[in-house]
Amino acid sequence: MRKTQVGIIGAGPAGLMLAHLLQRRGIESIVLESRTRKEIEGTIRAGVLEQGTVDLMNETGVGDRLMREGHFHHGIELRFNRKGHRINMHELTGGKNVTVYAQHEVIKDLVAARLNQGGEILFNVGDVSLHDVDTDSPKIRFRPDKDGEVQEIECDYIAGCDGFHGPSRPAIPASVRKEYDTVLPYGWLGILIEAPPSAPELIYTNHPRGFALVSTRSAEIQRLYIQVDPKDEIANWSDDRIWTELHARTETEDGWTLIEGPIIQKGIVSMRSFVCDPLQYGRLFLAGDAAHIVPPTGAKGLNLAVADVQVLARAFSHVYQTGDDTLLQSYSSTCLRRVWKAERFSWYMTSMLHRKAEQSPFEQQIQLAELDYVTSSEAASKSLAENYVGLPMEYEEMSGKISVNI
Ligand code: RFL
Ligand code: PHB
Repeated sequence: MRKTQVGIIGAGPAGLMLAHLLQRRGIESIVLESRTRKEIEGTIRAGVLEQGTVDLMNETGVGDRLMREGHFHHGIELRFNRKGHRINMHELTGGKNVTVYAQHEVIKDLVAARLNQGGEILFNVGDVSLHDVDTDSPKIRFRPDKDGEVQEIECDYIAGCDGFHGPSRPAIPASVRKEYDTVLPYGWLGILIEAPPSAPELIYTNHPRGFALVSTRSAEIQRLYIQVDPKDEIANWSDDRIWTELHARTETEDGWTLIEGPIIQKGIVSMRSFVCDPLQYGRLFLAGDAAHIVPPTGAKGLNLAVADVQVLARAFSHVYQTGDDTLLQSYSSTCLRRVWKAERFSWYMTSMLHRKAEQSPFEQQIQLAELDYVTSSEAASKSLAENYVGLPMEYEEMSGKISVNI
């Protein structure tokens, strides 16, 4: 039977960043991933990195390409009543940026770093299951290449970084975990297009026909979203229909227009807010989407995943260096404070910007008043800005102010 210190299930941002941080601290891990390298490096998801995520990538030696190819914006635009209102994040937060760099590029950088350092990622594994997580020697069973003989890895600890549908969260007995779950009545239809950017910064639009978001990936590729019914099917959306909606929702009274281009990818995602409490059970620790989900309007999911594993890596490091597991025991409570604030912010941005199918005129006026307030009051803009660029990490909450370096 193979052994490792930390068995990591899932090679998303949470699992790969955790493996990277542990490797830097001399802690051995094995990452198990059910998809192929090509699949994980090609899946289009998040686009916005918080300042803390960018800083961590730079401080730990995986930020070179990000600094060369990322886009560093100083603000975002909130658009409503056919007018744009800029929130200057840089000024309001004392110099922090909104960084646009695609999630699959982060994945490529972390996979390359891991493999260059001789670390192990087992791609394309099947039938992953967790055993004895409440004992001192938890185990992961899996089939290499989906259908090989079942193998077992004995671990000191298991990190469940396998996203919302993975097997880790259900390995915490239902009687122990409380799940907070809200399915939102909104979907996002997202497209990638070949065109130059239509604007220098991201545009979040509240429109009577529904929310729209103008984002970017590079000088040649743009990312655009429109709010749709979450049960709608992509087959109902011809390219023409998508462009008609995008133009109608983003146009301004001063004649701003969206630049069109060939649509190279399209799809619909549904939205939920979800938190599992606690994030740990015995020697199993959940991180990222395995533990919590936010609607994408606040651009928080990937960043929360990275924040979780920063806390977890410090806690593992402390226990291996000193034998003291205080930080590990407070992992869940440390992370949940930040998680709930990100849930609150993502819910707030989503409610402010989306139109409900049955929205009353009163609710519409309240939404517009909120947008007017947040774009005209410095206190309100500052609150939005500090949440959007990312709240600080709260390591000091990890009991007794024990100091552990990155
Ligand atoms: P992931 O990325 O889902 O990775 C989990 C990995 O685990 C693997 N896995 C398994 N492996 C082995 N055995 C099993 N049985 C397994 N089951 C699953 C999966 O194949 C996968 O590789 O979770 P992680 O690491 O926690 O990362 C979370 C982020 O991916 C997610 O929160 C973000 O994409 C959310 N998100 C955004 N986050 C941001 O911070 N900024 C954004 O701008 C942003 N925009 C978005 C988003 C998510 C979106 N979608 C598609 C939901 C925009 C969209 C449209
Ligand atoms: C993206 O570019 O994919 C993106 C940007 C901002 C969000 C969500 C997604 O809030």
